[in-house]
Amino acid sequence: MSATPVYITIAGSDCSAGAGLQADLKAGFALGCYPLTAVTCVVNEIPGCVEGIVPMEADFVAAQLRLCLSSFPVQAIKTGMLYSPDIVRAVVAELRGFSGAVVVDPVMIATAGEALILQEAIAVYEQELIPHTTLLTPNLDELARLCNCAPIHTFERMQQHACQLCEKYGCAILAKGGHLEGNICIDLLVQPGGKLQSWSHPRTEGVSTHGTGCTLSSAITAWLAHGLPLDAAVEKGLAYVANAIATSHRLGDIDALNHHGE
Ligand code: PXL
Repeated sequence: MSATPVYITIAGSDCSAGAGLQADLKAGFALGCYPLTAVTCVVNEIPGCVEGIVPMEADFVAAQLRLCLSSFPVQAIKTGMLYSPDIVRAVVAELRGFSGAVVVDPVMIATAGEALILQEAIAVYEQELIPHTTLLTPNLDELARLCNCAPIHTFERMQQHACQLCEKYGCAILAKGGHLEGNICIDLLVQPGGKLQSWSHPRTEGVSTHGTGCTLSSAITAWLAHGLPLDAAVEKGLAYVANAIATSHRLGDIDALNHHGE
């Protein structure tokens, strides 16, 4: 029997377990990998309501990463919520010398609009982390922020800006068009050299999709850890998330939970 692929997720903890490292663990185990974790912060939240964020010391994030990298045969690494400039820098320092795939989900804003990153960390992503990245997975807000442009609502502008980022950083971009105009969601993969591929599906209404970004980047990382080429890993990652949404279950009335205490 071949060995179980190992990857590391560098991410925050979501106590409601829909996003963050809890989502990463679920996707990683479901797809036959062993996901290790380097915890960056603990987020006290439920879908739609972030009550508090406690970051780890950057040196301790680096220490977790160093110990995992020196103790296990790590095939791939995924980053999620990194939060502060110091944590981004500490991660970059530990990534030097790692030769596997690095998937960066540039987590910036929670679904309800709360910041999951300190603004000063964005420049460190741009200058230090993205140049080490194999695949960057921005949603439309993150793509607009990284391109310093107006909000993006159309497929044409999403493609234009994804191509621009791919050229600027020399890494593949998976632009997630879950919130484009109309009822169709289109995800676009742009690879260095100019190869473009897209996948589309109708928008699913009425489902709490908290954590889909984390789940997708983790599922793609899992398939890369299995040894699949990038486009196949993206395609299978998207299929995994589509199935997770189609078979999702409600745990309670989140809208009511969001108004607790009012
Ligand atoms: O979905 C983005 C995200 C990533 N990481 C953590 C989160 C969230 C969203 O709330 O809590 C830890």
